[in-house]
Amino acid sequence: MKSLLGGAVSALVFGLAFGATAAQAAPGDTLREVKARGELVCGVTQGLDGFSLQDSEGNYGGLDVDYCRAVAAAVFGDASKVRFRPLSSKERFEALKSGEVDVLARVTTWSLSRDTQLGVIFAATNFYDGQGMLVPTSLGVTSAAELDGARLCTNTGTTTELNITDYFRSNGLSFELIAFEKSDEAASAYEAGRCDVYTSDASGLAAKRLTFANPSEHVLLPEIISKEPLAPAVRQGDEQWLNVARWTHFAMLNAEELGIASGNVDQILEEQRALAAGSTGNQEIQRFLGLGDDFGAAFGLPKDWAYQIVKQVGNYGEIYDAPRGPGGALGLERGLNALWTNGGLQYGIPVR
Ligand SMILES: N[C@@H](CCC(=O)N[C@@H](CS)C(=O)NCC(=O)O)C(=O)O
Repeated sequence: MKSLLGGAVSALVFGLAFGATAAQAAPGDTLREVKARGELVCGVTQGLDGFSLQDSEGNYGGLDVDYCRAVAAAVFGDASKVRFRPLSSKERFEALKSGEVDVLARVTTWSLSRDTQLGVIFAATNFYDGQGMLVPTSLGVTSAAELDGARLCTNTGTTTELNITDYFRSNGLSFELIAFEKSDEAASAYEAGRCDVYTSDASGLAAKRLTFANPSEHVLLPEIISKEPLAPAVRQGDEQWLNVARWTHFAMLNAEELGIASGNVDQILEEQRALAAGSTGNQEIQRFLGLGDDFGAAFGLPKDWAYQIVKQVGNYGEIYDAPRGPGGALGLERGLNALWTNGGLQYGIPVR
């Protein structure tokens, strides 16, 4: 009895001292593996304009894609060292958990159950969204209150199906839910008239609507029924990698706040380098660009990690408004995704 207890105590002490069980990745494992492999593997959608879409030549574009490139720029100093792995909503978390992808950047909503029950953890919200409902104009409906008995097309394994169920139940409306694994199938079924409503993140509806034969024959209802903070996620148990994922987003926000963009970063760097030699100049910008203390080494990155992100990929505003970003491809206003200084929610945590 005594020795059994002793064993338990020493196991507890061992566990506390090393801070992890055998099943968890040791801090630093992911970054080491990514560096050894020579490329980042990023889980993205199977095709959603504004976020992750391949053109006819196979080149990827979109907000999530550019975020992945920014992580590669921070790690390798080379934004091209990333491979994209298309994933359905249903398979995405298992792909991250099993190590098939290093980061999941796939219009994925950050929620309590996902943060605590799946072995994954969210890094930062790269797009604040909400769930909407698209209906054919021919239905003559102007509000969700008129949707009693509606057939609803959506995707399996999403917050979308949970929210729409909540919404119809809360409002005492009956409904029939028709869920598909692929969002293309859900959108096509809706377009073919199998459903009265297509529901998803409002940004996703804007993207899908553009693929319809007659986009003007479909209208977004005024009700936004949920909060969908879309966020990149990593595996639990590797805080170093979590920081790489998190600070990549914050670096792009800080760059925009500081007026640093891909087109002017070299000029600003040279100006500040000259000023730094005389112990003057903008201290915040100098820290950000790696002209002062080294802020990269403590989480395994080169000193110029933030410079590389901005130089090779851009600041947050640039990737938002890029030709395949939510602003460029879908014409979405910044709205909640404006910087906090412009009344939005995007706020760069200080580099210091
Ligand atoms: N944000 C929601 C929904 C994400 C989602 O799966 N959206 C669909 C519909 S817009 C999508 O990604 N479509 C592209 C694809 O399936 O590849 C979630 O995390 O559950």
